[in-house]
Amino acid sequence: PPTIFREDYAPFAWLVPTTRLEFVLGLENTRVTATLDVERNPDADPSPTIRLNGDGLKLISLECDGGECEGHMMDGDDLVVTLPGEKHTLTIVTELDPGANSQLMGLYASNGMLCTQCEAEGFRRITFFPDRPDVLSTYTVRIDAPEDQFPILLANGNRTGSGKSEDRMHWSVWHDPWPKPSYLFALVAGDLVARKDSFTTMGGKEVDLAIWVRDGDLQRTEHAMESLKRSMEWDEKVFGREYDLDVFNIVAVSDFNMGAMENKGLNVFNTKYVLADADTATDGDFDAVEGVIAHEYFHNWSGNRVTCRDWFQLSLKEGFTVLRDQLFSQDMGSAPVKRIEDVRILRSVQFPEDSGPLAHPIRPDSYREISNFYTATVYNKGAEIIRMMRSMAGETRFREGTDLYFDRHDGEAATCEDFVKAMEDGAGLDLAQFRLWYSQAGTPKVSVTTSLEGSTAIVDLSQEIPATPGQDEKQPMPIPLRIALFDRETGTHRGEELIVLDKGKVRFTFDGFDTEPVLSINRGFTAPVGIERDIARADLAFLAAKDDDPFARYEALQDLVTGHLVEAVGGGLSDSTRDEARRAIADALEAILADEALDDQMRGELLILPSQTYLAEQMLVADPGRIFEEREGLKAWLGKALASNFDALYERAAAAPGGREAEAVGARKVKTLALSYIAAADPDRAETLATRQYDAADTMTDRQGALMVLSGLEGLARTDRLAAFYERYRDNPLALDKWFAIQASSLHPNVVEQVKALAEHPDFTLRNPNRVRSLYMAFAGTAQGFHASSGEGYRMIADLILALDPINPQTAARFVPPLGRWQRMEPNRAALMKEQLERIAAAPKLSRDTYEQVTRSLG
Ligand code: B3K
Ligand code: ZN
Repeated sequence: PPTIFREDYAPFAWLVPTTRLEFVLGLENTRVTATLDVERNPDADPSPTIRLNGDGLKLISLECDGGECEGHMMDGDDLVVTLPGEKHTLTIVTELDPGANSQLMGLYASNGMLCTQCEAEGFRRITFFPDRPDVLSTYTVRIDAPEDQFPILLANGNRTGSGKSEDRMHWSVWHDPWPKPSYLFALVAGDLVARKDSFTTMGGKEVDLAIWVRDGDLQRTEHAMESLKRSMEWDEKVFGREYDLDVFNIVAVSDFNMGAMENKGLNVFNTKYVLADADTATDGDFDAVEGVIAHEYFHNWSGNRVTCRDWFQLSLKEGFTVLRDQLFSQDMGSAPVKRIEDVRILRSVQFPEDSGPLAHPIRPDSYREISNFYTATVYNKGAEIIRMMRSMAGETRFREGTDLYFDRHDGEAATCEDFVKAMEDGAGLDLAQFRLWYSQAGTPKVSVTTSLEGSTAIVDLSQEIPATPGQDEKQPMPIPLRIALFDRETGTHRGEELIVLDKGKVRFTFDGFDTEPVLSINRGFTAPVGIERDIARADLAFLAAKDDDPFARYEALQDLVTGHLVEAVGGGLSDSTRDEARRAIADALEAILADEALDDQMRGELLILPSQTYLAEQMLVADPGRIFEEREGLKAWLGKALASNFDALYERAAAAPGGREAEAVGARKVKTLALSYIAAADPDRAETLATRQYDAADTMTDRQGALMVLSGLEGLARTDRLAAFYERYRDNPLALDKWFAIQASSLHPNVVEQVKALAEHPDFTLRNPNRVRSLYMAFAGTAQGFHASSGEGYRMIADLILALDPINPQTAARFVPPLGRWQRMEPNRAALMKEQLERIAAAPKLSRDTYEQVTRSLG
């Protein structure tokens, strides 16, 4: 498959001002008639032909201006039509079999309904069209369908007509007044019911809101609707963005490759991010629903009103929209806890990506399959980069920058450069050097040392950006770091400052210190970098106890634990040194358990040990088995050393009142965390507590927490409660996904065998991405399963990729990155992982998706 380069961008030779689509729907046979008004693009090089992209399409007929075309030919899957004049009308008829569409791109069937997914290049699976984001068109869509099978018919925009026709058919027509690229097209037909509500915008416009689900799920949509209304209000208040259609529809679909899709006026969602009630969704699920509803809604401006010129600009809409949803969630709940969660995701998913064979800048330079670039780098690092601009400009000027951006580019297909320019002009920043963040991959490493000369505190900073594929040499980037200098005696500082490290090495000096202060750096995680600080354990403990920036406090504790675990995994620690380090960690945790100024949600964050992947990331070559041993060993040791503290915490939390209030959520969080420490130290006691918790649970959070602990233990309670969970939820797919995931990610020593057995379970299927991910993504995160030293775990993931690739290449390719980490593993595992990648690469007919990921991973 060819490689596409960013540099090769050229505007399309034709404009398509209007598009009319007529669908006659059937599960096995759908007929699409597309009528395109096309005219020459005065801003592009002229062309005698128009290229209409297709992907596996069956062409039934083609007309130009109501008659035969002057000429046309197929070029691969594309249709190339000769057009002699300035303006033409093309009429194209295609026929589809949505029931056979297992890729879930284009028009497909899910649970008896029909729906579409077009981003990035799915529209070309529906009809021949210039399927690129810089071709904006005004769409009118007519849908005809059997009424009993598809009573509800939806498309983008406003409904302008509907009626009944012969043979129990009915129809409706939808018109979207906002010109859009084809990737934002959507259609849904099915037997659906809606939760309806309305929202009055700041301009006084009344918008009808509806969330469409299958009968029986309606009572689980309240949280999604409340989240939507809060999102609409927040975007008006914080970004000045008002909604622009009379209706906003959301549809929940159970077979979906991603989280959700921001189609104009008709968002299509994975059920996982719509449906939530206490019995089936955890507190984390509730937050995820709120965040994804907001994210897709915010795309209405950052993505739809201003879209992307080409797919290399993906971070323009995704990075910015992730930042917007993060800020929203920060405002809806605890800001510091949300910040910590976001950094945790960045570090455990994006940092490994940035240091591996798949590393790419947030604005990539080339791709073979764009679906492979919907990554944590484009999304989460992209958000961090815009967040840095916000930190440097301050909130008010940042808003002036975004206002200018929306104003300048409304109705356009823009570039990342356009965004940066608007920030420079609107927010008054000089971003000349900052643009490097868009073009250079790799996580910068910042080294810091501090000293005192006379009464001057000195902070020496240097940066290094590791080489990444295709980028050996890097230039220093501006790295904004919020810092504070603490007085050891008083435990206070004299104010924060934002310093910018913009060269390889910079020295910062601060006058007026009698004693050397303790440096708190990258407070709030202002920059997405790794910090290597030369700091005494006692100073980390000091910051863990005293820092008034919650993130920095968390960070100090993480550093304390990470420092010890990295050292311990390296080997050669004497028992006494190990004990000393563990003691220091236990003291810090004890203080956190006792600190009454902390709320439980924050306390919970502070109790979570750095993840296996984050720890592996700190080592040049990792031995997952050793990391697992040391990490679990520490957990068990802490569980013993602080047994009475964890008991007390557990009891207090278990007695807390229920509900969805922050306090209740916090109590549930620390309860399960306490239980996991108890389980590491005293499995029998944990079994008793977890069994009791499971039996008394009145929320999914408690039930899942208990079952997670039980599933890692041996014994009857485990088998019984797993069976009980299955019986309770056998008809609820999302809850059943949890049943698979809990077992696949368990600490049980036989997880490999268990996952093999679960793959044979009658409820397992490769056709549903949620189910596949619940079993195998969970498994791919386990040290004792995926990284089993036998190589069995690697083989299982490779088998999965090979089996799934012909069915759903997009989802199959997502399982390659875990294997792609081979170069950073100890030699035995590295060889086993590479062997599996080579086995996949040798398969005769790989999709473009999997082929690209595997070849890049082999390097
Ligand atoms: N824009 C969609 C992503 C669709 C990706 C399809 N391969 C969801 C989102 O980021 O909001
Ligand atoms: Zn998005």
